[in-house]
Amino acid sequence: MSRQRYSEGSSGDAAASHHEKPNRGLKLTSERGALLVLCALLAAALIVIYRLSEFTLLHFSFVFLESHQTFQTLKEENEALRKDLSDENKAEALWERHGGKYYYFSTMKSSWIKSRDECRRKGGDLVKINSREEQRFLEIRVRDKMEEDEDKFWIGLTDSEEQGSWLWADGSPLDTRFTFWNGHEPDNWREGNPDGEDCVRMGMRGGAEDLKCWFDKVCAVPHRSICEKEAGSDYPEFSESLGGIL
Ligand SMILES: [Ca+2]
Ligand SMILES: [Ca+2]
Repeated sequence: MSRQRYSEGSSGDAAASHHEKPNRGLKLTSERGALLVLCALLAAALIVIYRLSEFTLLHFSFVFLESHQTFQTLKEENEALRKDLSDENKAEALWERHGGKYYYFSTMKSSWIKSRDECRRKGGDLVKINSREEQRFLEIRVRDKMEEDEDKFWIGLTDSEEQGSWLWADGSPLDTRFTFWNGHEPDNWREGNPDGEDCVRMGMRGGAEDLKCWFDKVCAVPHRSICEKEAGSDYPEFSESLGGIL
């Protein structure tokens, strides 16, 4: 009985063993398959992560470059602005304030009309003298700056439109209460120039008696000049009445 059972048991185990072999092979194949799928998924994940990191790196590179360029642009704009302000301050520092006006005494010499153009380019015009006090201030300043007798300064007075009819650069007539002609001036001296003298220069190196230091002179002669502008007004309106005459 027991032998039979043993025999049955043995034959049963054999049968089980016989059936297990293909199952194990199948199991191994499934595991390998799963492993391959896992590896493939892992590889795909790694590729995705790599691409994402590549994209992120590229994106940040662009952002960095863009930020850097913006910073550089702002830096350059800031430097240009600082330079403009610095140049403006330097130019403003050359103007002398007196009695609510600014005055600029040029160092370069040029004709009356070119001197006027330069004054207008600076936001003013050749000086208009309309008080004794203003003449006194200018006479002293010019005297200090003169190194030679002929080292005089153009002012904004001319009779180029009509001989003997003296007008300021803004078109207003000369107020006879405030004239400071020297000696026999204006004499419209024609020697060497048949057109006479139509522009006015001022200054006497040793100082002028009773402030009288105005001289009419040929407009083309190069001289230094005095520009004037309103304090606080960089771009005053100017008269076109004398434009293109000289
Ligand atoms: Ca004249
Ligand atoms: Ca003269």
